[in-house]
Amino acid sequence: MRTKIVIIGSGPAGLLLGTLLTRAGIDNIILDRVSKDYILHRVRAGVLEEGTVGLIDKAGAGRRMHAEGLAHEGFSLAFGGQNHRIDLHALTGKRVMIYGQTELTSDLMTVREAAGSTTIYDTINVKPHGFDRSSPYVTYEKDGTTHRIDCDYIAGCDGYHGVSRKSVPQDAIRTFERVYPFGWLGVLAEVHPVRDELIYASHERGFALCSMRSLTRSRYYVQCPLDDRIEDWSDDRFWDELRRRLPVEDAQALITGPSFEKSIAPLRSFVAEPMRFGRLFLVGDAAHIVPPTGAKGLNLAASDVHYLFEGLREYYLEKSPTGLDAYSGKALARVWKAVRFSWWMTTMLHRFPETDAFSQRIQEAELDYLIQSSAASASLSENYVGLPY
Ligand code: FAS
Ligand code: PHB
Repeated sequence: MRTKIVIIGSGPAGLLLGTLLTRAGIDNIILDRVSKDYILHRVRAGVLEEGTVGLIDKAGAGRRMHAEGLAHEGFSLAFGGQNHRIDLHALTGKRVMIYGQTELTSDLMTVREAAGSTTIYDTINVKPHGFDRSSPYVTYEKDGTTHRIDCDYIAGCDGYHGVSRKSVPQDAIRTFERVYPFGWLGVLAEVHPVRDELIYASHERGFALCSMRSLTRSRYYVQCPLDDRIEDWSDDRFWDELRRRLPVEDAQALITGPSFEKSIAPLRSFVAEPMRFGRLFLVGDAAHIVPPTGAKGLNLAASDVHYLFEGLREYYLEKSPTGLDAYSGKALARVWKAVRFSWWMTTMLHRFPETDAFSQRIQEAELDYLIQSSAASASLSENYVGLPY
């Protein structure tokens, strides 16, 4: 087989890139090691920046997002028993879209299938080859046969645990990492959200987040110790703990019900530099991971896709390599600002096991300054809605 671009990974990064390439008439094949159904049941992100919404529209996959997504103009910071609203729209003129990653993934898959593009699921032992030369190719096994796809470029959209980054010679890549000493326990329940906007709560018992997927489906998180297991958390225990971390008015208003999804995610900050190795590009979680506190993970995958797609479009349609040569530098400049913001939000809102009295006072001063200073809340807001591409 031969195509222009082989995309490893059918998550948001791979699907968004593949769909944009197909619409630009640039042939591509997506490979994924799991099934389509498995991907559609992975509950993850929920907040989309306007840049991400624009890319989804450009990919022709925005109809349901605009029909069912919720446009939010602000969120609340809860601490000291009070809610403090951050008015994103007043401070930036922008909004964020609440629309689940699984819905977005499904919409992109639908558009891709309608265009007749090739996505091969349940592949085994996918391997990128020859990306340091001018004739790269990818091999994979399926149904007991080894296949080879020759291509011009490979896009490693295969997430943190993928094969792409691991295929790069160790002396050609540098990584940066911060692992946080806690995780997030998340639940999904078919109950009305406690408020019509998100609540980020900082409490002596730990962080909590009240989010949603629709007006009838809520997504809640509580910070938990890294060694906690799902079995340690009954629904009753979860709801009780969430109530304890919210202001009284929200704790009393909280509508609870049986959870139909429960998972614990570890938190880390991770960046790999550079994001290009000859004819292999790293995209999205394959290149970087952020703690979900700033709602940046999925949105960073989207901005990487924007830079890479524009570079590939320029290469094939305008015969210019300029965009591809600039990809890694441009993407990393935006990645590091989002990594900083996500680290800052996480440090400000969570309880660290070794927090001393001084650190506690600094956290309180940070939060107090945020709601007292329009400059401080404007800075938070412009990062939360997404810095320009
Ligand atoms: P993904 O990891 O989504 O997709 C990678 C794809 O590559 C997968 O389908 C995988 O099967 C495939 N793959 C991996 N190895 C392969 C191989 N060797 N061969 C073939 N295919 C391979 N972000 C937020 O903004 N907010 C959140 O609340 C949030 N919560 C999260 C919770 C969890 C548990 C996790 C893990 C992430 C969360 N994220 C969140 C971040 C998440 O949304 C990612 O940023 C987003 O999925 C990135 O998309 P991709 O880069 O496409 O990577
Ligand atoms: C979510 O709805 O899953 C969500 C929202 C905001 C975040 C993280 C996760 O910062």
